[in-house]
Amino acid sequence: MSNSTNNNEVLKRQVPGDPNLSGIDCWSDNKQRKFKNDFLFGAASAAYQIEGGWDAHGKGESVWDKFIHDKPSRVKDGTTADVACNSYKFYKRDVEMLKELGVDYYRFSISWPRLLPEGLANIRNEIGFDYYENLIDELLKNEIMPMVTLNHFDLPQKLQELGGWMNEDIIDWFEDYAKLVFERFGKKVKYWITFNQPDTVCRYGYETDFFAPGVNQKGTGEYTCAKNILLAHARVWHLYNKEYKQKYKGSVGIAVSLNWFDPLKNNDTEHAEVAERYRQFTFGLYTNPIFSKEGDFPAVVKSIVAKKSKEQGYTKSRLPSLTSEEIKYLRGSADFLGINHYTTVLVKDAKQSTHEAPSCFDDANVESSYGEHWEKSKSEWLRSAPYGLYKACLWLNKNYDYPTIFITENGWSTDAGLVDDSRVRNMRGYLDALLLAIEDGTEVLGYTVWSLMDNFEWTSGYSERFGLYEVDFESDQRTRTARKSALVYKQIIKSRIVEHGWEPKSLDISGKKDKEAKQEL
Ligand code: GBH
Repeated sequence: MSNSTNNNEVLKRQVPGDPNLSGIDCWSDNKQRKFKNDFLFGAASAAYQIEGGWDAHGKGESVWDKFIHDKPSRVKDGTTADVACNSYKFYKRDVEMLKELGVDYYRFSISWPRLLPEGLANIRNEIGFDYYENLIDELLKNEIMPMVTLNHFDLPQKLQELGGWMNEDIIDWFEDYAKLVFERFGKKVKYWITFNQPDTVCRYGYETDFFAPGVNQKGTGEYTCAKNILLAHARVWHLYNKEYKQKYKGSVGIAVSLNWFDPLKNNDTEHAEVAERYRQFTFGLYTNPIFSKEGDFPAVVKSIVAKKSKEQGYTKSRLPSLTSEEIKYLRGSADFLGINHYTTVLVKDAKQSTHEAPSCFDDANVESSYGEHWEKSKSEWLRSAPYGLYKACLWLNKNYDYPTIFITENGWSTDAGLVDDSRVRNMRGYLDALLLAIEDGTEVLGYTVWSLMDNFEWTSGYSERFGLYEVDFESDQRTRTARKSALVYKQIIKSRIVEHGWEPKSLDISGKKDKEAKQEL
C-alpha cells in the first residue's frame, strides 16, 4: 500500500509500559525532531456536533436528533445540538479560524440527512448541497484542503426505521449517497473518509443504548452492524476507485477509534495475550478485514465468539461469517488508515466475567484501568499517555505491513477557559510520540486535532470542551475565541518542531490587535 515502506526491523525503543510513569517525557532522549515539510497538519469537526440548523431548509431528521429529542435526559447537561456552534450560519468564521491556525486541511463531515432528508437518493435537498459547496469553496479560497467524512454518526432517521446498519440493503443506500457526493464535490475534494468510528456506532449505538440509535441488541448488535458497515465502506472505496480515482486522483480511507491497550502487568505473558485479544475485539474487528494480509475478522474473535455462542445455545456464531468473495472485496479497500487516537487503557482478564452475557463485552472479557499517574481530562475515559500512540503505530506497522496512516483525531477535554495548559501538555506529548513513531518507520501523512472548537460532545452535551477555540454557547453569534493551545498549535505548524518551553506573547491569534497597536504608534 505504501511506496515508501521502511524495511528496517521495527526498532526496539525503550518505551514505558510502566503505568507508574506519567507517560509524557519520560522516554524522550531530548533530541530535537522536525516534521518534514510535506507532513500535513489539520483540525477536525463533525456535522452534528457543530452545524445546528437541525431542521433548517429541508434537512431531514438524523438518528441523533431523534435520540435526544425523544429523551432529553440522555444528555448529561440536558442540552441539544439543535443550534450547537451554528456553523450552518457561521461557517465562514470557522474557515477564518483555520486560516489563523495555518492548518493545511480541515476535516469535517457531511450530514447525510441534510442532503437526502429521507436517506434515499430520490429526494435531494439542493440547499444542503449548496451549503457544503459554499464551505468547500471558502476553504479552497483560503488554500485549506477539505478532508470530508461521509458519515460521522448521524444516519438519516428514515433509514433507521428500515433497520439502519442491521439491514444489508444499507450498503446500496450508502453507495447511492456517496455517488451523489462524489459527483458534486469529487473535483474539489481529494481526501475522503467513508466512516468515522464504525466501532463506536456499532458498539454504543447497536449493542447498547449509550449512543443513537440505541438499539441495545446485546450479543449480536455490534457484530451485525460491523459486517454491514464494513461492506458499505468497501463498496464506496471500490466505487471511487473504479469511477473517480483516475479523474480526480483523490484517496478514500476510513477512520477507526484506535486507542492503545496495554497489559496491566508488563512482562507477563498472560496479560500480554489478553491485551492483544482486546485489541482484536475493538479496532481489530474493523482493521483486520481491510488492512491485514489474510483479511477477514480476527481469528481470535472468530473462535471465542463461535465457542461462546455454542455454549449459549445458538445454532451458529453470533459473529456473522464473511464469504471468501467478501473477504477479498474488503481486503485492501482503503488508501489510508485514519486513526482516532486519544488514550491508553490497561487491561487484564476479567476471569469470572461481570459483564452481561451474551454481549460483545462478555466475549472480550477484560477489566480495564488507567495508569495511576496519567493526567486526567474532563472526560472520564480520557487520560494522557502519549507513549500509547507510539506503540499503536509500531503495532500497525508490524501487523499490517506499514500502512499509510493519517491521525484523523487526537485531542483533550477541559472545562471552559482560555488558558488550557493541560491541552498544551497533552498535544506536545502526543506530537513527540508521533515524531518518534515516524522516525521508527511509520508512514504518517498528517495529524488532526480534535477539535477546531468546542462543540456538542454527544451525550456529554457542552460539559466537555475539546476545542482549540472556545465557543460561547450563550451568545447568538456563538463567539469563538482562541485558546492558548491554538497559539501553541499555530507555532508548531509554523516551526514544525515541538518546543516545550514556548509561550505565546498574548492570546490574540488574529494579529489584529498587534496591527492596530502598531498603527497607533
Ligand atoms: C471521538 O470519539 C469522536 O469521533 C468525536 O465525535 C468525539 O467528539 C471525540 O472523539 C471526543 O469524544 O463508554 O466511556 O467509552 C471518541 C471515542 C467512544 C469516546 C465512545 C466516548 C463513549 C464513552 N468515544 N465513548 S465510554
